[in-house]
Amino acid sequence: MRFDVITLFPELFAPFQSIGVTRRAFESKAVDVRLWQLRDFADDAYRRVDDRPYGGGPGMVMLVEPLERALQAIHADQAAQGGPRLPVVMFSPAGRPLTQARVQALADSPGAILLCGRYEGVDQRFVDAHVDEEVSLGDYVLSGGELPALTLMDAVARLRPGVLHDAASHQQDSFSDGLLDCPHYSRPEMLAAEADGEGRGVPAVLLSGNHARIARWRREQQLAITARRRPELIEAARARGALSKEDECFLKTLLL
Ligand code: 4FV
Repeated sequence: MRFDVITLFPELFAPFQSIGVTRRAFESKAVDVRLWQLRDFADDAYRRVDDRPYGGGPGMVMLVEPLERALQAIHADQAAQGGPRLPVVMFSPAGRPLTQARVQALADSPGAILLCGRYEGVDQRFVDAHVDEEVSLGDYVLSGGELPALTLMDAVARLRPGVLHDAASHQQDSFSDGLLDCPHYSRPEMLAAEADGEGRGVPAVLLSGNHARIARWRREQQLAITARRRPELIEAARARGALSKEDECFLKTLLL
């Protein structure tokens, strides 16, 4: 799959492609990233990509023409590579909240063109004519779309085949089944006692070697944490039939 990123700060992406889990995705081209410097598509001596808003008001607005020239160049490059024309995704607080389901759908797709806005935003005529989807990371205002683009690419890259050492690890992720994740423990089995004298151990079931009991305990932990912190996710799981009779019996035992 391929991401074409339109940005004024391509340097923000380099470190991301050289560290951690996602590094493997980029080096193996499981995710092929092309960075496009928007200023290269300005046509004046000042390489202007923004200007004052009509109607007055603070800040600047990104201009249509440099963006359209960038999009034409990207479409031409995609066609030259024999690839499909990819949808344009723009990041803004007005977008649809990003979810794991949307990330999974993108990971199973040929890719997207990621438009990283800056300033007050993008001229609406470009959005109306060329943006296929607006995505929001959350109800707050960032200084640019680069961090949302990095976030999306990270979430997608780790779902690509061969990127995570153990594919099972993302199947057990939060939201992979629409529930929050269970707690995790590792060495030492018993932590030194704190001031109040209690040593901090590990839930015995996890040391039992009984994989069925361990799986059940983890599922119940997921249900309990999700019911306490994100009850709407329980409703959503129930609505799509993802809760077993056992799950429902356990949920009834929770004094919420
Ligand atoms: C944002 C968000 C966000 C708004 C104007 C960039 C900024 C500037 N994007 N989720 N929240 N974008 O605040 O996605 O262009």
